[in-house]
Amino acid sequence: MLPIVANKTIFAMTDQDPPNHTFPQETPAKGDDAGVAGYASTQLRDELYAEPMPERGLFTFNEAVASVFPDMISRSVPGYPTVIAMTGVLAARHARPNTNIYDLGCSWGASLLSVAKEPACQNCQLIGIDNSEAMLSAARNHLAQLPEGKLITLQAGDIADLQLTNASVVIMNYTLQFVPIAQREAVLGRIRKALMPGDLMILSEKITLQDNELNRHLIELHHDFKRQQGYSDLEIAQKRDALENVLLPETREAHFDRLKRAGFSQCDVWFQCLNFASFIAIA
Ligand code: GEK
Repeated sequence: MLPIVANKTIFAMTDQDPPNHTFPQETPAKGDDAGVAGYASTQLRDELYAEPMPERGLFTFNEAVASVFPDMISRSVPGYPTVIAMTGVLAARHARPNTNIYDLGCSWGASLLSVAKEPACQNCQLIGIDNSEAMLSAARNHLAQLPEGKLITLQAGDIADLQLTNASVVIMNYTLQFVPIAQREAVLGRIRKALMPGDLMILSEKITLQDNELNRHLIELHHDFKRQQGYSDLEIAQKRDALENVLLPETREAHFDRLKRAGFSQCDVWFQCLNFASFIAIA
């Protein structure tokens, strides 16, 4: 017998039985009319991997991805709405007036919209940086429709060669994972140099676990999560192939060690849902 789930029609779209567990509804982000992470519920549905693909193509942040991005990330990253909503709360405790709050790999600007709602952050410059023109263009359209959008400045730039200055908070939600591993320490080192002691970095990443069996277990649970969000097995498999060697997850221990080497004095995980973790690091 099927379990009772909030939206039974979801399973009509998948090609295998639903998992025998039901993931909880994610908490909506702040704002009366906010849907998941503040995105309107009318966003385009991600069906980019729904049809069989003759050739395996590498995943890139092109126009097609940018156009469905809110739906894609909300249905792919367990805990995403909570991380986005809490990003503003965490930032507010560390924001210093007249400093910069950077969001590196800002996509549609969800993290900075969360920050912009916090009075403690409104005397700061909110700067979103991304290296995908398609993503920045989608972000500009999105932010133009929201009152907090005018508090946010968007810039084109590659995380690998950024000059950051006068920061009190740096956010990097689900983006370091796309930077080649050999470059990650230098990126974190530059972020640390832009911060003063006591300032904050929020780093969210897909992670792997040291224990192979547990790691496999969490990967399977993540796939169950995606099935429950309406992705078919074909979509899950084709997306996984496209992301291979593009999204490179590491263990939480690897992140801790690198954050320490980059000069952060303290770090820990403040949130984890399955194999997606969010770290705080104090400069
Ligand atoms: C969110 N933080 O909604 N330099 C700059 N941007 C980059 C680079 C780079 N080297 N590599 C990737 N990006 C967002 C979600 S998505 C995560 C972040 C995901 C950008 C890329 O263009 C994309 O917009 C973003 O980082 C990653 O919380 O799609 O899984």
